Amino acid sequence: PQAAVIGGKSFTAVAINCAAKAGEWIKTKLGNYSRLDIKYSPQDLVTEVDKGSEKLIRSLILTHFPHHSFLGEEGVEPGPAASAKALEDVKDAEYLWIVDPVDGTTNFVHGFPFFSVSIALAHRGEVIVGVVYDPMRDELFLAERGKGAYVHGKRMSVSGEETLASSLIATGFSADQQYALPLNMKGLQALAPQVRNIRSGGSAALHMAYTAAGRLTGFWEIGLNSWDLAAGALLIQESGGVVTDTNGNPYHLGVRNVAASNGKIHDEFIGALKQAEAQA
Ligand code: 2AM
Ligand code: CA
Ligand code: CA
Ligand code: CA
Repeated sequence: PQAAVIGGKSFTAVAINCAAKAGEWIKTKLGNYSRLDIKYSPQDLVTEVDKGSEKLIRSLILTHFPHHSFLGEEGVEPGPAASAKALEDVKDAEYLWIVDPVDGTTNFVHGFPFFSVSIALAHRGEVIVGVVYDPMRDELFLAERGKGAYVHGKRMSVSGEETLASSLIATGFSADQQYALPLNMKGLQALAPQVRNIRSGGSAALHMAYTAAGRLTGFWEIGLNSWDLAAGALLIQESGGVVTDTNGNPYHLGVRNVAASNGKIHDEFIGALKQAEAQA
């Protein structure tokens, strides 16, 4: 998998091309799209732009690599059970593309300019290429396994903070008000007094990319899916950071509760999250 080229077509080039094309198109639709659907709950939105972006990315990828598998958010029924099943069906594929066509749909709908396109390629369950593209800032974050991570063509590395007290930490507030949101609120209550400050931008993939770039010290969120995290996880690993679940177990495609950081604060970070979860 290290040689990311088959028949002269580079996996990475296709990933970049898809993210850039989809991102440019999404940007033209900001404040200018027609259909808004509620997907699962009034907090869980989907637009024609999510669907159009996924269609564009899927057809480009399958044109180049017709034998590859594809997992995209909009091809999966809403809800955690269906997402887990969809991942289980394809996770061991030789080559699997994992795509979030718009990460930050709520922001997109409200005109809050913080959303992204996330595209990852996994080889037998291991992410080997990750691209997160922010069309509003024209920032493309790219990682290839074993080759580092880049933004604007410059090598990224995670931040240097050594303690929670000096950390800028992001989180996200799930649409799942039964399980994920209450658990997240416990984490927030525990962490907020211990860190320099908390941010919540509304795109998990961009929070991961920002952690890779050293703009955030770390990020945690409860109840995410493979397409929110796959590309960002490789960005962070290739930038010298650490990605685990909120119990500290190593990242894999099935992780839903994520904790990612510069590595230096990771033990302290996980400790605080575990303590929060234990306190009923
Ligand atoms: P989305 O915009 O692609 O749906 C914000 O907290 C993060 O949670 C975003 O990355 C968002 O991705 C994701 N998200 C939104 N609704 C969700 C849901 N119902 N279940 C799981 N993740 C969700
Ligand atoms: Ca969504
Ligand atoms: Ca998402
Ligand atoms: Ca999405």
